[in-house]
Amino acid sequence: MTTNKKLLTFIEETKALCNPDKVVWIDGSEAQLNELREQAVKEKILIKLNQEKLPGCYLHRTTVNDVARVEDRTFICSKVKEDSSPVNNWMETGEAMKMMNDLFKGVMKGRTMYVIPYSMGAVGSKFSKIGIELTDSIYVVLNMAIMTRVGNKVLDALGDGDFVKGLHSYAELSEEKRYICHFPEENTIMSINSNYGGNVLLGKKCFALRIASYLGKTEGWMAEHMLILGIENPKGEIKYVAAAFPSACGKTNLAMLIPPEIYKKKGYKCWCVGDDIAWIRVGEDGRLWAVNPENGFFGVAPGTNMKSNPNALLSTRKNTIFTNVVENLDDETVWWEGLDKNPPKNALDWKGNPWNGDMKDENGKPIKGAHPNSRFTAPTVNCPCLSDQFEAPDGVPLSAIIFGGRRAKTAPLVYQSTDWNNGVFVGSIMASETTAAATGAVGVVRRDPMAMRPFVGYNMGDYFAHWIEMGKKVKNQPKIFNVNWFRTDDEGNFIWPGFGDNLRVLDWILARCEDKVDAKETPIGYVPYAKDINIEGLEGVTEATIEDLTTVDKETWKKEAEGIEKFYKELGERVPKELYGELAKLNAKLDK
Ligand code: TSX
Ligand code: MN
Repeated sequence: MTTNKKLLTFIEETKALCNPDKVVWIDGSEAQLNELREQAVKEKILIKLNQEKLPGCYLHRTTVNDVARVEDRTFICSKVKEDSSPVNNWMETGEAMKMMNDLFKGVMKGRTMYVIPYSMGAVGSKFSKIGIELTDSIYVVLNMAIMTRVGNKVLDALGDGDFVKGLHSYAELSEEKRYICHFPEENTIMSINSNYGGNVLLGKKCFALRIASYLGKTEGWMAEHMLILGIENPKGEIKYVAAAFPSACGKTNLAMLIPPEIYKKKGYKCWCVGDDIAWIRVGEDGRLWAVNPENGFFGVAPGTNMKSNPNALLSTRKNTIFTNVVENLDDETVWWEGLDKNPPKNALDWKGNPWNGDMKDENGKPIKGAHPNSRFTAPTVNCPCLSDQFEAPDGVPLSAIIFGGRRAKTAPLVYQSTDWNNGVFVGSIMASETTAAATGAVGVVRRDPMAMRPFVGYNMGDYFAHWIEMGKKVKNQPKIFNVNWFRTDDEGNFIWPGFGDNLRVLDWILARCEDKVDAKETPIGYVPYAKDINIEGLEGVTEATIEDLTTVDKETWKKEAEGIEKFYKELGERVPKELYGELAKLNAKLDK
């Protein structure tokens, strides 16, 4: 199989620690994966769905206490506390190792330990990185086989090289003993007592963001929480943008955007390279080049429909694993809130209880059938708008980097930073206001720099400094923008139509990148002249609407600047002086 000494030692040590009954190597063959699917169905881990309507599709229900990432039980471990971030949990490396080793003792007795060799990025590309996940969960194996490239081809590419060690056991699924520990300095991840995606598919958030961000800092590249989108103009030229948004801003929707009719008619097309993670490097041409290291979409199901995101929905019609959605017992298909207006009459909810669309709780509120964080795990190859550059070993060149958030009043529809460092500042002050669905507290601002708050593998101030350093290495810098699709009027209605019409904003962004359009200076950066946003074919949107959407209110921003300073202080000593400089410049412009 392999002669890689580090790998063989890792497996021997883990066998001795976890005491599995047997060890199975995942070779990546369809035959082996099929056997595992059959076994999972027999063991009631998976439910086989209607193979005519949804070929290769399965449903999984997690235990009810294990439905989301657990940020309060997720740790960045390092020798020195300051090398982690004040906004994340820290444990000392030795102490955490000891705790985890105690928890893993004998935990796989009576179970099989699967060895998953996986590649983040196309196998063999020099930008790709390899991980080995050892797990006792078939669900993890089958999800990893969608989300990453797995099997013997990865072992071949690994040779005697280095890899990220990952150890996972669902153990007893105990909430009290649930820990997701990262050891960036040891290239290691340990996860126990969960079987939910973000906690256990170690290639994704754990490796491709937390460990990789640390590797990027050390090796001079960047691991970012960004979608990558290609925009093709009528001449057939394709420009690429990468965009970071906090959760609940529709990142997957933007990644699979469908142009509005008038753009389609002119010949515009959009291509999805990635919906969640971008690994970004400086190319020989001095531009930034980005790859999506994943091989699948782990998307939120509720709200996904033929209007909001047809490409995502179509991606889930074959070879997909659904988690915690509604099971329609009449035809063995799946359903979730916001799929369509016809909930099944004879169904099981995400907990496996009898359910139909008409059920109400004691307060008269409809009882949800799917969990709000229910998911689909779908192969990228299923996506109708997947970019032909998806597997390109060098990635795609970035024209623009876009940050964004959900702000009712503060941020305009779009603005451009004045230069790279100002752009880093714009990313560092990213924030979203909570919606009613999330916590009950509406309109509370949560700072989420570069959408990386839960995902930086080291000190946030050092992470900002790394962004500034990268700027110096990039001769042909992408321009940096901020967007906000969520401004509301005085009645609380969204002003901007959003969704496909966001292409009208991306169009302006690309025009700015090519120096084809002027812009208006404001204290926070450049905003469009209203006439320069194409509103052709939009009902109810006029130049005055764009004018309104692009106003920058000084008083609102003065308060914002106070919040930013407070947040920087919270992040501690290592926030770079360049960013305090940008804050000072902003304050000066606001006072003028
Ligand atoms: O994903 C969204 N995007 C990006 C799309 C490419 N959503 C959904 C957010 C939750 C995941 C949006 N919601 C967007 C958006 O641009 N904008 C809005 C707000 C909005 C909601 C509904 C309407 C308009 C704006 N209009 C009607 O429902 C008719
Ligand atoms: Mn994400």
